Amino acid sequence: MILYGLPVSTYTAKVRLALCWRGIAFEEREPPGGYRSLAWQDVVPMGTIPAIDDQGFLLAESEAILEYLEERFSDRPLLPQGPQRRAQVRLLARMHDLHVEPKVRALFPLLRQPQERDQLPQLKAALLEKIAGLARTARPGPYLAGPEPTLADCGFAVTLPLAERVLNTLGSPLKLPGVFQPWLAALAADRIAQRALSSWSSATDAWLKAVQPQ
Ligand SMILES: N[C@@H](CCC(=O)N[C@@H](CS)C(=O)NCC(=O)O)C(=O)O
Repeated sequence: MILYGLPVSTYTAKVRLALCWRGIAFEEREPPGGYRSLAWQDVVPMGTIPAIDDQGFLLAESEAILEYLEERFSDRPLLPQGPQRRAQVRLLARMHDLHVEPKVRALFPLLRQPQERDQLPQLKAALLEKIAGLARTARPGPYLAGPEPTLADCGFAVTLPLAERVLNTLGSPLKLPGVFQPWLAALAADRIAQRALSSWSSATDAWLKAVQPQ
């Protein structure tokens, strides 16, 4: 199994975490030519990372990858049993991709362009609204959908710490709702998660340092 991605990429970290939680051996490579290159678009038409190569089968889009891994390695599930519990996990995973992560990404331009920082209160409020929606939907126990990690945790384990770091850098710290505290503690104590996210964590710190205007 090859994982194509970059250390600083949120969605690469999401898939890396799923691979590590499942105990799947993989090799990590940067996309040939860079992820915005024409060479990479020949491989992944949308030009995004991550993608995986499983013995010649190439697949992009993190959620499609996670669902593929679920079927391919069915002995190590990250979806619970029962249609309703599985649907709840998928709902949370889509809340990550469609609602919460885009509001974190919307903060990125403010890092580089101080003149845009008057938009911070509005952008932060929009993010907080989505996080409040997540808090009302998730049932941390301590993972977002119960006692074990699921597909729902893979994106949020990257994006919520990223939101905290970005807002810290912007001088407006994020206070996550209390319902997430047991989840954050479980992740901090989860050695697989910590190992899986360590390259993302240091690349993100370096990126946040580098994008600060001089
Ligand atoms: N929906 C995609 C999103 C992936 C994504 O946005 N990846 C970023 C890096 S974290 C990227 O490739 N951005 C470049 C672009 O969109 O052109 C997925 O889940 O894989």
